[in-house]
This record gives sequence, C-alpha cells and structure tokens, in this order.
Amino acid sequence: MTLDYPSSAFSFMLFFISSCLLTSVHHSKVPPSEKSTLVNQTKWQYYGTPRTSGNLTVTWNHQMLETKEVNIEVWGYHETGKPYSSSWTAEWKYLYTLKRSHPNRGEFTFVPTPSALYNDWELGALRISSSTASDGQSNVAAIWSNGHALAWHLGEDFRRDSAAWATEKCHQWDTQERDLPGFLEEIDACPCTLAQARADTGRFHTDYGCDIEKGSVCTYHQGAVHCVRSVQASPQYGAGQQCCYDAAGSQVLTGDSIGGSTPDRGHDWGAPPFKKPPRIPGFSHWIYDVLSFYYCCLWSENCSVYFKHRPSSGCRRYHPPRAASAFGDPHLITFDGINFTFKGLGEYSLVESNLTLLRIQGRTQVVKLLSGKEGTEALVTGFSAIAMQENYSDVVEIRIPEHSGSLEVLLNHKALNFSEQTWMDLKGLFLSTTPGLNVTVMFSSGVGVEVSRWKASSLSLTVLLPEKFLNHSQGLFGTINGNPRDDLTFRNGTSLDTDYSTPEDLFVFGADWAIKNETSLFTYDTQHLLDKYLYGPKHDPNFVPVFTPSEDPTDPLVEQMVLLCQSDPFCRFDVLTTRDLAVGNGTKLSHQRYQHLLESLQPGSSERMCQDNGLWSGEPTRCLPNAGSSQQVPPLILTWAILGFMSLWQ
Ligand SMILES: *[C@@H]1O[C@H](CO)[C@@H](O)[C@H](O)[C@H]1NC(C)=O
Ligand SMILES: *[C@@H]1O[C@H](CO)[C@@H](O)[C@H](O)[C@H]1NC(C)=O
Ligand SMILES: *[C@@H]1O[C@H](CO)[C@@H](O)[C@H](O)[C@H]1NC(C)=O
Ligand SMILES: *[C@@H]1O[C@H](CO)[C@@H](O)[C@H](O)[C@H]1NC(C)=O
Ligand SMILES: *[C@@H]1O[C@H](CO)[C@@H](O)[C@H](O)[C@H]1NC(C)=O
Ligand SMILES: *[C@@H]1O[C@H](CO)[C@@H](O)[C@H](O)[C@H]1NC(C)=O
Ligand SMILES: *[C@@H]1O[C@H](CO)[C@@H](O)[C@H](O)[C@H]1NC(C)=O
Ligand SMILES: *[C@@H]1O[C@H](CO)[C@@H](O)[C@H](O)[C@H]1NC(C)=O
Ligand SMILES: *[C@@H]1O[C@H](CO)[C@@H](O)[C@H](O)[C@H]1NC(C)=O
Ligand SMILES: *[C@@H]1O[C@H](CO)[C@@H](O)[C@H](O)[C@H]1NC(C)=O
Ligand SMILES: *[C@@H]1O[C@H](CO)[C@@H](O)[C@H](O)[C@H]1NC(C)=O
Ligand SMILES: CC(=O)N[C@H]1CO[C@H](CO)[C@@H](O)[C@@H]1O
Ligand SMILES: [Ca+2]
Ligand SMILES: [Ca+2]
Repeated sequence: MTLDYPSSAFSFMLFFISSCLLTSVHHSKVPPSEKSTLVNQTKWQYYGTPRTSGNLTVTWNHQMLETKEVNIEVWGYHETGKPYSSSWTAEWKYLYTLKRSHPNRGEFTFVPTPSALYNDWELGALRISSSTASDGQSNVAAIWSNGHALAWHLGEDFRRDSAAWATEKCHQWDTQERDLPGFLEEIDACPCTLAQARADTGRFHTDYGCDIEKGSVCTYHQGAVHCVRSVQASPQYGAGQQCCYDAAGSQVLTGDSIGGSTPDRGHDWGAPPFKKPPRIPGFSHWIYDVLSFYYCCLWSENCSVYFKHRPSSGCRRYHPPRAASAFGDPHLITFDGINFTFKGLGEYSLVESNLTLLRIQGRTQVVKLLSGKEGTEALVTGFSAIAMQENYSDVVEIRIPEHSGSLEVLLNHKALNFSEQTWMDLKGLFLSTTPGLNVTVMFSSGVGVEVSRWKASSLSLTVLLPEKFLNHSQGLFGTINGNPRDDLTFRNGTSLDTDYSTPEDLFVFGADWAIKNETSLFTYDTQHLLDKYLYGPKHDPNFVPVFTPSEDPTDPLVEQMVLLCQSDPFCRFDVLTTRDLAVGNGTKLSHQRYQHLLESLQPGSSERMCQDNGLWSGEPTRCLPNAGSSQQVPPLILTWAILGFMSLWQ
C-alpha cells in the first residue's frame, strides 16, 4: 500500500483508486497512519468569515519523513456532471503547492491568501511530502491532514462578505435539492427508542461520531448520548439515515434541536460499488450533506433551509424486527415465541425464506463434557456451525474449529483471519466481528444474524427478521406471522400441537428440517466433516439424546444448579445433562441476553408529537430558540457544530 492518500479520513480513496483493500470505510479497519494536525481546525474551516484573521498552523511528526525539506500541497475533491446520470463523476487531485522547500521541522505557519484559480474547490486536504518529489507525484511517502472545508483558501468574494457568499451557496443548494429526486421516502425510518436502535443490529450500526460506549462525545449532536446510522444505503439513491437519542432514550429531532439527527443524501459510509457519486464513502456525504451545512448553518444563518431538506425522520414508519434465538443444548425460541429443545445430530434448516432466498442453517455436534473424564460425551448436542446466504450473496459460515476454543469465520468456504475488530463489505452483506467472540452479519434485506460463543462449548445464535418477512419464513425458527400455534410445522405443512408435544414428537419435527446435500451451505474440509456430515445422513438416526434429564434430589449438583439457574428451565436442563455448571451458566446468560433483546425491541412511546396545546408530548424538552429560523444561531452552537463535523473525519 502506498501512502498516496491520507489513510484515515480519505482511506476509502484507496478503495476508490486501487480497490486493493477489501474494506475501508469503517474506522476500525483503517490501517494506522501518521496524520498531520491542522492546529485549531475550526479556524481553518472558518477562516475568511468575520472574526477570523492572522495565521494558520499545521504540525506533523517530522521523523515520519526522511527528508530535510518538504513541500506542502493542497489536494481537492470535486464531483461533476448531472446528478444520478452516467456523467456524474468524482475527482481527487493535486491543486497547488502551498509552500515549497520548507524545513522539515514539523511545523508550518502561514497567513492564508485567497485562492484565485482554485477557489471552486471547497473540500480537500493538505499533503506533506519530500521536496525532492515533483508536484502531485504519486507513490511517495506523505503525511496527510484531515479532509476539511477549505474556507481558508476560498476567493476574494468569500473574504469580502462570507455571509452573502454562503447565503448564495445555500440557496443554490436549495435549488439543486428541489430538482433532485427526494430520498427521504426511501430511507429506513428511525427506531423509536435508544434501546431499539441498539438492538436492531441487522439494520443500524453505531455512528462513530456519537457512541455511548465511548463516553458519548457527541460534539455535534448536542443533547444526544448515542447515534446510529442505517447499515444499508437506500436502494436507488444510496442515501443514509442517522438517528440520535438523548439520555432518556428518546429521539433528538431537528424540529426540537439543532443537534437533531439528519438524514443524508450520501451515506457517510458510502454504498456499493463505492466508485461513483453519491456512493463514495465520506466524500459524497461531505459534498451533499456537510458542505451544505456550512453554507446554510455555519457560514450564514439559513439553517431552516438545511433542515427543510434534511429533517429528522420520526419513527412512525418504524417496525421493530422479530427475533428468534438458539443457545445451549440447543434450546430454540421461534420468531413467534414458542420454545423447544431439539438435540438432533446433523445439519438443519433454521430459517428459509423465499422472499429473499434467505437460508440459515445450523450444524450440531455432540457436546463434549468439559468437566468429567477426558473425551466423555453427553447425550446432548449443541450448534457447532452456522452457515447463511441470501439471494446469491457471499456465503458466510461461523464455526467452532475442531481443535480450538475460538470461533472461525469462513467466506465462501475459505477461512478468514482476523486479528482485530473488523468490518467487511461483502457481496450482499456486511460482516462485523469481535474476533473469537462473536460475529454479526447484516444482509441487504435488513436481516441480522448474530453468532457468539459464550463460555459454553456451543454457539448461540440470534436472527432478526424485518417486518416484511411476515408470512415468509419456515424452518426450525417457525412460520413468522404472529401466530405461535403454527410454528412447529413440518415441511409437508402439518403442524405439531404446541401444547401437547412430547420431546420425542419435537425430535421428529426437528429431524424433518434436516437439510439436503443440494441445499447445504456448509464447508466439508476435514475427514471428520466429510464422513460424518457429507457422506452420512444429514440427520443421524442412530443418535438418541436424553429427552428428559432426571433430577435426583440427593445429587449434590442439584443444589448448586438451583442456586445458579433459579427457575431458568434451559439452564437447569443443561446442567443436568452435562453436569457442568459453566455450560448452564452460558445457557442462562444467552437466554437472558435474548430476553433483554426482546424487551429492547418493544415499541416505545417516546416519539414526540406536537400537541394541540403547542407543547411536545412526553418528557418536557428544552428547545433551541430560533433554531432553523433566520435569526442568529448562538456562536457556541456554531463551534460545537463545527467540531462535530470535524469529528466525522476522526
Ligand atoms: C480556534 O479558532 C476559532 C476561530 O478563529 C476561535 O474562536 C477559537 O478561540 C480558537 N480556538 C483555540 C483553542 O485557539
Ligand atoms: C501567529 O499568530 C499568533 C496569534 O496571532 C501569533 O502569536 C504568532 O506569533 C503568529 N505566528 C507567526 C509565525 O506569525
Ligand atoms: C416455554 O414454553 C412453555 C409452553 O410450551 C411455557 O410454559 C414456558 O413458559 C416457556 N418457557 C420460556 C422460558 O419461555
Ligand atoms: C437479488 O439480487 C439481485 C442483484 O444481485 C437484485 O437485483 C434483486 O432485487 C435481489 N432480489 C431480492 C429479492 O432481494
Ligand atoms: C493470522 O494472522 C496473524 C497476524 O495477522 C498471524 O500471526 C497468524 O499466523 C495468521 N493465522 C493464520 C491461520 O493464517
Ligand atoms: C461482541 O463482543 C463484544 C466484546 O465482548 C461486545 O462488546 C459486543 O456487544 C458483542 N456483540 C454481539 C453482537 O454479541
Ligand atoms: C399473512 O397471512 C395471513 C393469513 O394468510 C393474512 O391474513 C395476512 O394478511 C398476511 N400478512 C401479511 C403481512 O402478508
Ligand atoms: C413462499 O413461501 C410461502 C410459505 O412460506 C408460500 O406460501 C409461497 O407460495 C411461496 N412463494 C413462492 C413464490 O414460492
Ligand atoms: C408430514 O410429515 C410428518 C413427519 O414426517 C408426518 O408425521 C406426517 O404424517 C406428515 N403429514 C402428512 C399429511 O403427510
Ligand atoms: C451427499 O453427497 C455425498 C458426496 O457426493 C454422497 O456420498 C452422499 O451419498 C450424498 N447424500 C445423499 C443423501 O444424497
Ligand atoms: C457465570 O458467568 C458470569 C459471567 O461470566 C460470572 O460472573 C459468574 O461467576 C458465572 N457463574 C458461575 C456459577 O459460573
Ligand atoms: C432567509 C434567511 O434567513 N436569510 C438569511 C441567510 O443568512 C444571511 C446571512 O447570515 C442573513 O442575512 C439572511 O437573513
Ligand atoms: Ca446527518
Ligand atoms: Ca407462527
């Protein structure tokens, strides 16, 4: 990898130009690289507006460049052509050299002069490289600054009356927005509550600019403690959704507060294939959603124009997904809430849906006893691999390797090697993983699958299906339609009575959902897997599990079990069959996690309505006087708003 492009903020350009990185949009997967610092970036992005004057300073670690003298170059980003037509293209290029042959001492201070030739380049970055390189030369070691609004180099007309200049730009943007197709109808509605937003992991992901796990440094979204962004860009326009929540768990809306969440014409993380506007990660978002905020809200006082085109989406159209889960020995809970234990040995269909050709399959193996004699096995099984695909997407398989305590992820039957938290953009899905601990798969349709391994010897799994899958699922996780009574339905359409099924009946039901060679998504790459699962039957008829574990009151384990499990039937079951409290504990934790997820997904009542009396419903809120009106926005707010946008680049 060369150092041609600044590797954090502009990392996706690597993707864009050379596509040598599999993934690059999410911050966690950007290779670390030295950056230069724009001292007081607010000043850089504000230079030329009233009350800014004097010099600007950029600093860098001079040891990163083995040279006596450096050149400091200005690079710019541009999008040209008719929006949403084939002529719409992006350009990232060297503009001019700000300073030649400057001593490499790690600092450069200058008084910016208005640019005459390049003043229509409003977004860019500085590049510092050896003075022996020619202007704009590629493949040289370089240190980049953050991408930023190039206020400091804009022309005389900006310097003369920046508010008038920005007002004009804001109105041009307004006119353009009126002509462009509306995207608001196309983006997902926001979850109503913070709990929902954090639970709906198939469709929403933490916004790095405002993360409750990282201390809620929500500089821009003042009043919010957490924001999420839609995982998928909208299908036709590549637009993005952003939803922010306050400490009470309610949405922060632009109607109430300048810190409200705003949808984006360009998804901040871009959209496949990432190569054309408005799908270019970071940059397109800057052009359509951030620079316009500078024009309307920061460099002039026309924020109402901005919010007219970027109003927060309420949650009226939002429907929480339905969740099904499997954990422990395995115990399954269907989308409509039926629970049962199925300890077949083989490969089974958990979810099938002809709506998007979704298939989620689980393989079980006999549970090895953790305590007890070496190599002894309990007469119970647990999931050891989960494989999935939707609509000819890449196939993802998550499994427990035969001789390791970790988790292995296979992409199209090849093992992936992660060393750190990773996010990947794959065909038809996104994958995020905390290596060894858990994997989340987000399919294009909004289906979310979480696989994790607690201290147990088996995998636990949660599947989230969006509302549109109603009436379109079958398999061990049941027919998703709000009616629990038809969840135990065989392939041939007959159903078991959910009230009067014996464990033996349920075993027959489970066996019916064994997959076939032709539909299997699994990888058979060891002799054991070939013998056991490919050449052998998909459901092993010779394996007869414990159906009902006996509970002997004189057994000393029982007392400990009661202490640990309380009334959790799944925990009790697994302690009795494995005689291992740790297994029961894992089952209990997974079960609790699932229950917590269900609670989180409950519809909240926290959407605020404007009531007849002119007050917002719900908890009293404080609103921002004059936000979105033509009057002065307090400078403090401007400052954190700028800081917030800067933080988009961090
Ligand atoms: C940064 O620049 C802004 C605008 O010129 C100024 O108001 C602010 O005080 C500066 N901050 C620091 C820390 O120097
Ligand atoms: C830059 O401006 C600051 C504040 O106006 C001043 O203290 C400093 O001396 C200036 N530096 C240079 C190199 O001109
Ligand atoms: C499991 O289902 C049974 C009915 O079949 C119900 O009585 C029980 O409460 C359920 N248990 C849990 C933990 O959901
Ligand atoms: C399946 O994927 C194709 C493109 O690969 C897409 O055109 C089609 O709409 C998708 N179908 C569904 C049901 O998602
Ligand atoms: C995975 O990557 C790490 C370092 O990135 C390396 O040490 C390890 O050997 C790799 N493992 C496999 C199985 O390739
Ligand atoms: C995955 O594991 C990490 C680290 O324990 C945790 O923070 C995260 O919530 C887990 N995610 C899921 C989906 O289980
Ligand atoms: C699901 O099927 C039921 C019965 O066939 C029908 O009444 C209902 O409208 C369907 N729901 C959806 C969302 O298609
Ligand atoms: C899809 O599956 C549902 C049941 O899950 C079935 O009623 C319907 O006929 C199927 N549609 C197609 C096109 O196969
Ligand atoms: C459907 O399949 C189940 C399991 O194989 C069987 O018990 C049942 O009799 C079948 N029903 C019909 C109507 O064929
Ligand atoms: C599955 O495929 C394997 C290898 O091709 C074959 O040996 C086995 O008989 C097949 N199983 C069934 C049920 O068709
Ligand atoms: C169960 O697991 C939790 C979380 O890892 C741990 O704090 C607790 O001590 C465990 N309890 C037992 C009995 O193993
Ligand atoms: C319509 C409107 O609010 N226009 C304002 C845009 O911003 C300029 C400069 O800040 C104000 O002077 C206008 O009144
Ligand atoms: Ca936004
Ligand atoms: Ca059902």
